[in-house]
Amino acid sequence: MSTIVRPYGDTTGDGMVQLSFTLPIPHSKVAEGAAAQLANKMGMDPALVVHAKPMGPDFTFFVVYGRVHHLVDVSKVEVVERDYPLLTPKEVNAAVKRSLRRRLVVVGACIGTDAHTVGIDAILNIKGFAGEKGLEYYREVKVVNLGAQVSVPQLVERARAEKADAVLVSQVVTQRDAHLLNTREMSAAFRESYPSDRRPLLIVGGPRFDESAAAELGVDRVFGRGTTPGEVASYLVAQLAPTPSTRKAS
Ligand code: B12
Repeated sequence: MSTIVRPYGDTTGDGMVQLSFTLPIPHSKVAEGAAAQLANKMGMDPALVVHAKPMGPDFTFFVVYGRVHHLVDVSKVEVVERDYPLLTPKEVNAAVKRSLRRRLVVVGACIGTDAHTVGIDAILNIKGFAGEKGLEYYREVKVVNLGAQVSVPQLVERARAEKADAVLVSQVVTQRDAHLLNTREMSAAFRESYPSDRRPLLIVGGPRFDESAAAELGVDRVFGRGTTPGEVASYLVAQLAPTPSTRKAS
């Protein structure tokens, strides 16, 4: 099977894609022409403006449908694959008990001004996400969920007080790269206040992170859209409580 693919709209391989964006101009024929010009410059030809909606008096939202001529080579795509086994809650509990002989402590928060707690709650709260229970359900995991708008100093202080094995931070708002700046500030603060061999595992998650950016952000792992609690619990075990059967694949 070929590893070269093109997008598909009406017939296989026709290259049709849909793009949406907002321009800072009032809605008019000229605004629609400007949207088509932008799409042309991005390589869409033909580019059809299929939707234009005024967003207040000064902005217009567009959807443009058109053909691109680019090819994608699937064999050259690089992604972060899960490199540890996926465990059941029972297996996680058994591994923690056997390896640590105490509960694994997790401190979680949304840092900065971010008040989007649904994501971190999906991972931590007992009710969980996508049919999986959150980490609070795991008997051998102690969860301290600090909620929203936690400052970095508060997070470090609580992590120390709880003797956290792992710190889980959520960042949903990406305006002005807040998620990247806050994450770098957080990882730098942990590095500063812990000796390198004592620092808790640092995990950041949110829908708009690049999962391959962990090193650049100074964290151990980045989790993106659609992460489930079981994936996080399994990662924690692979890193912090490995047993022969749960060790991270090399
Ligand atoms: C609900 C919501 C709110 C609620 C939040 C309530 C709450 N308690 O969380 C309220 C109404 C408060 C809100 C406010 C705002 N919001 Co809002 N909000 C949303 C909305 C609709 C859904 C977010 C959500 O709950 N997703 C569901 C969860 C389950 O998904 P998730 O967060 O991606 O989490 C998953 C993964 O990412 C991952 N994950 C996330 N965190 C972590 C952490 C770890 C450690 C791990 C392992 C995994 C992980 O696991 C989760 C499960 O898979 C989104 C739009 C959208 N459809 O996404 C906008 C959105 C996020 N909001 C947005 C904005 C702009 C705002 C406001 C600034 C609006 C305003 N002008 O006031 C304010 C900001 C408030 C603040 N100080 O943060 C923008 C952000 C744009 C940007 N570029 O950053 C969005 C994208 C809407 C939009 N298209 O404009 N919002």
